[in-house]
Amino acid sequence: MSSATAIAHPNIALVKYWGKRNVLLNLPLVSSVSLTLSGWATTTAVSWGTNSDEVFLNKEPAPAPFSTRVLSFLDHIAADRPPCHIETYNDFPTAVGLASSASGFAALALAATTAAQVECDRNALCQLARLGSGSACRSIWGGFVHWDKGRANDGSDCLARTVAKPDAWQLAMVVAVTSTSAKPVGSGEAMKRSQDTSPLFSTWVDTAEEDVSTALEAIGKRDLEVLGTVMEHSTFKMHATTHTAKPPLLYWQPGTVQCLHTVFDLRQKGVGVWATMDAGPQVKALCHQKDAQRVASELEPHAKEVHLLLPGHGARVLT
Ligand code: 2P0
Repeated sequence: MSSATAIAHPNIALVKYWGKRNVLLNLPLVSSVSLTLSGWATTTAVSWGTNSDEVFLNKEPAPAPFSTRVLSFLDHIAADRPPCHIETYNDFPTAVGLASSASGFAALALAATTAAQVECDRNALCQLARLGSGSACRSIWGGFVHWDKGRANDGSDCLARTVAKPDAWQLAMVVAVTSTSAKPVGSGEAMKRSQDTSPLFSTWVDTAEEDVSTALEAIGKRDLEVLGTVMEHSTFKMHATTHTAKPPLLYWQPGTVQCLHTVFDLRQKGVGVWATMDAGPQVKALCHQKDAQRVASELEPHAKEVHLLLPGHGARVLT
């Protein structure tokens, strides 16, 4: 038996991944840009070659859908793999739109390949993590990350990479948690429904690459206004495809809308802050670190919890 433990942080998309060109390989229809966050983490320990397959999530035996997903992911590393013992722990809420699957599959990919003693460079790790959850390929990398959709049918050119390191720009992400209930519809299903039924979906795809270019240029120039503006535009376009799906999907709760108005009001008062949301009711506000405390205080009355997170590093082996 051989064991390894790895840690990875969640990432929040600034320009969203939404829609797949290949469901089995999690190949996206659009490129995306994200920020990996320190402060929250998934830590995953894998023992390769035990007596039977076992999966623990947050110190409890994992429910079947989760353990099945984790164990079939390991089959990508070796189809004839031995039984494995996996313990994965999130120090932040799981499956509520806070990117636990991104940090989860990034940590699992690194811990499992290390335990299995499989040679894997960062690009191979990125490709592997993506098979578990599309956005996990971005959590392999730290700081500001560009995930290129690629063109190849086998996904060989569908890679992510860091475009600015975590300490390159003193930005913060203030996360307002408005609900910790598990999301009613998972992001994979929501993406599919939007792609299959929303009349806005083709516009979403047609305009995504320009948003990515705008965001990458803004990161290069450290221009928060341009980055924040395109980030908000991307999130509202993505959510518009869920609102116009059949049947519609509305992830927002009353607290979500209150937090959005708080961000808009702060901006009216001259604070450089912009909002984004994922497949859940939480609002994430992007601002300079110097403004983060004020943004957090203003969001607090409308949220159950507010967390102030900073740019973080990519996935790494602990032991
Ligand atoms: C993103 N999301 O770019 C987008 C925006 C949610 C909203 O990536 O089906 O868990 O496993 O590839 O990566 C969440 O979707 O989906 C996600 P799968 P994933 O962050």
